[in-house]
Amino acid sequence: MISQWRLRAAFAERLSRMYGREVPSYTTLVDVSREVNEDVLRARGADAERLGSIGRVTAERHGAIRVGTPRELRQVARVFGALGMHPVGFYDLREAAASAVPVVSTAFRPVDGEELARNPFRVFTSLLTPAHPRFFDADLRARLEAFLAARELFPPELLALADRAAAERELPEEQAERFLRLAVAAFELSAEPVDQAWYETLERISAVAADIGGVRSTHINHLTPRVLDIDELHRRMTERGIEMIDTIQGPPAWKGPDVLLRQTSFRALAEPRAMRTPDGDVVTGALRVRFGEVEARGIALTRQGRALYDGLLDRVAEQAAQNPGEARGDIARAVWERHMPGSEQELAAEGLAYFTYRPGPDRPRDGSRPPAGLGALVRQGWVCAEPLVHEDFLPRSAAGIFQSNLSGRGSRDNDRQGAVHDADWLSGVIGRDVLDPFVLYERQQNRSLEEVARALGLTGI
Ligand code: OOG
Ligand code: NI
Repeated sequence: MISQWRLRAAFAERLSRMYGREVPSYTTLVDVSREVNEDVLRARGADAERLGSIGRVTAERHGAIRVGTPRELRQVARVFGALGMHPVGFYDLREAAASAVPVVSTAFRPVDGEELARNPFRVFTSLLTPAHPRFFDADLRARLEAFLAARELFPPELLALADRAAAERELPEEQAERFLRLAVAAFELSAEPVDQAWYETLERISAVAADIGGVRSTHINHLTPRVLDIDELHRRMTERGIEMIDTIQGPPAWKGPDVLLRQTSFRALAEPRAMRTPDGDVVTGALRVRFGEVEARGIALTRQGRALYDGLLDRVAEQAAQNPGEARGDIARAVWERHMPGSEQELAAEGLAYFTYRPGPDRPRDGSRPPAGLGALVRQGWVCAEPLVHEDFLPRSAAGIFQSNLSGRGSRDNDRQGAVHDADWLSGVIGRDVLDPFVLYERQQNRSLEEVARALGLTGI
């Protein structure tokens, strides 16, 4: 029998091999990430593994896919459900920053600590929202919906195997092999010719809409390795002649603890694709849809920590607008040094980040009583705090990633109006609860506190 987490690890690995064949610069990105990680491990020792073992980090990937209809999204949920991945978080990219796109998204990922430690594979999944009249007029919307209704992204055999794996949390070896083959194939770039006129009709309105609804299959549009020093990675990729976007999204490089998520990418490459012209001829065209991205993960922030983070981003944007000559990275670093706590202890004490706690290995054993309050327990060595890694995404970075990789031809990708969609709405669409990441982190933190209290003989912490 192949257990669910082994299926997930095998799927991530095979997807990575497939994507490496399809997008060679991805392989370079993975190689350079591995080199950087090895160097960081050598230089920092055990400290390098504070936010995940090197085994986890080396295998760690996130992918991204985009689908067209609620029905397709429900099928995606079944495929990922087989791998122990559940929808977490709601991202409304129609509203994020200045670069809105007509999708709403969630991420499928494992939710409990042990599963994440085994293999944290996650997939950022976006659903096209064609209901907005200013994106699509009634006629085009009807054509788009008919096109989407007629395609099949996932063969019935794959879905049946997925349901079995989800129910039994494992699959017999032969079925596991079949499931993995079909699942990887479902996310490969299809060789079927693209209907050029249809693709271009959608592309005039939105490059994302064309990528989703202009073809008869879905595809993984990037696969992202995790790196322990993203600034170094950016330098080394640039040295190798791969043109990265010039920014690293998210928090700045600074001397304090890494929080949340820092990401950077290289632009989508023009890939040859078979196109069917209006005359019925098949020609070789090119589409720019798939790109490379890399990320560094930091400590998960609480709601309060996140509010501080968002406030600092606004402050950086304001100061950058006032001082156009100054490098944004320098402005950001200065803002952070003033306002962001510079140590894990302070983040914990101010309730800004999530930790799990365990009894301190060197706690007093002379019969003395532990002090009251978490702060004192940590300071006096009764309890140790281990940071929880941010397992999710960031809406502004996600919107930036989308935008930096659009061809720029869509005229309506900046339209911000639309119907109200939220996590409840998306839960209804998927038919399963879209989980709140803050609740998941908090639950993990609270569970560890209960265990510590029990171990130290306290009634509560
Ligand atoms: C997804 C963009 C979001 C991230 O890392 O923030 C994302 C997409 O381009 O479909 O993957
Ligand atoms: Ni990504």
